Amino acid sequence: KMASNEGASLGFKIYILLVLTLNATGYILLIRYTRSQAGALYSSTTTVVLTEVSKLLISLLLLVKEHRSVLGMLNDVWNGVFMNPRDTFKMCVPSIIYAIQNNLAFVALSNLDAATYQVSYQMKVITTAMFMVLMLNKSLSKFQWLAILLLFMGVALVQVESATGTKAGEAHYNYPVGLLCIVISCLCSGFAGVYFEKVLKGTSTSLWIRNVQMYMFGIVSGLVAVFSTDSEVILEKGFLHGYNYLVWLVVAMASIGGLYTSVVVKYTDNIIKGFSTAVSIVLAAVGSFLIFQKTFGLLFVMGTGMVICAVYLYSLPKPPPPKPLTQPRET
Ligand code: NCC
Repeated sequence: KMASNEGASLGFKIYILLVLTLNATGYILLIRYTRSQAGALYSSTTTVVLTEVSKLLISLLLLVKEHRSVLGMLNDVWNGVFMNPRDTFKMCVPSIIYAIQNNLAFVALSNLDAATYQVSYQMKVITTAMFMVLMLNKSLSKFQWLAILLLFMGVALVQVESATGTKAGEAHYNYPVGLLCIVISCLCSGFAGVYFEKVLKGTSTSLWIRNVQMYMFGIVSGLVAVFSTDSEVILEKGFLHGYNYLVWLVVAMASIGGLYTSVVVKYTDNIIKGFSTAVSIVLAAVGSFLIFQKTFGLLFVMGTGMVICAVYLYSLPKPPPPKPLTQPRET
């Protein structure tokens, strides 16, 4: 068994969380932008596949770097992936769930605006906590549950106020469809994230071998999505129809975001990841209020206060767990 978050300094943790969050915000805006442009649209299922391919290649490169030789990498992959099929097949489950989630993001962002998406998506902190308790046997204190609820409500309040007036009633929005996609995505993110964390921290297989295993299945799952939804248009116009440099940027940001997600989960955990994305939304809103010299409304101040309380409450030390029933034998 491996220790979970060995040897990472606080500075390093803050750095990876920061990159993750900044990248995720840019990613969401960029998807929204590329999906709302006029002209021939690209097939979003293909970007999901290309992302998995690029993450696989980067993981292999990192293994080359780690072993300082291509042969070392091949040896590691051969033993860790192909000679270890039972272990490898564990990654089938999260790869399928992530393929669904990554495709749904495009459907959701084709049907609603980026701000609504980002706030509703914070529900994933709640689904993640649920799966954490169910699958990792972690327990959360009452204060921590309260913190998670407060966090969600706080982000929502801040966003309600900063988003009012910025949305024109756009005709092609379909909120019910968008919100349904978000609910399913939150369940997927929570489940797959916790599953990945459990497998990663419960076995000795290294992070990059785990990623290689998952991205290999991810390519297959992604291709199933391509051919089940976009096969006609692709046969007619080609795999990369409608691609421009912004679509390639979507692929690049999705790859960076995915790889950083895996590193963040290794060194922290899924709930901390959720808190950091939520807090950044509020910081971004506060920043834009300050820069554009808007006045703070009551909802905004309340929301910000709730988020601050949430972070504080979540970080309070837990009361010690009850004593185990089995007493050490004394004879
Ligand atoms: O939703 P979220 O993450 O939990 O999605 C996790 C993303 O990371 C990829 N992944 C996961 C584990 C692993 N070992 N390798 C991976 O590549 C999955 O394929 C999945 O894409 C978040 O916490 O908010 C976060 O959100 C995503 C993204 O914004 C949303 O899913 C959009 O709907 C971020 N992804 C990107 O910025 C590209 C992620 O960094 C953080």
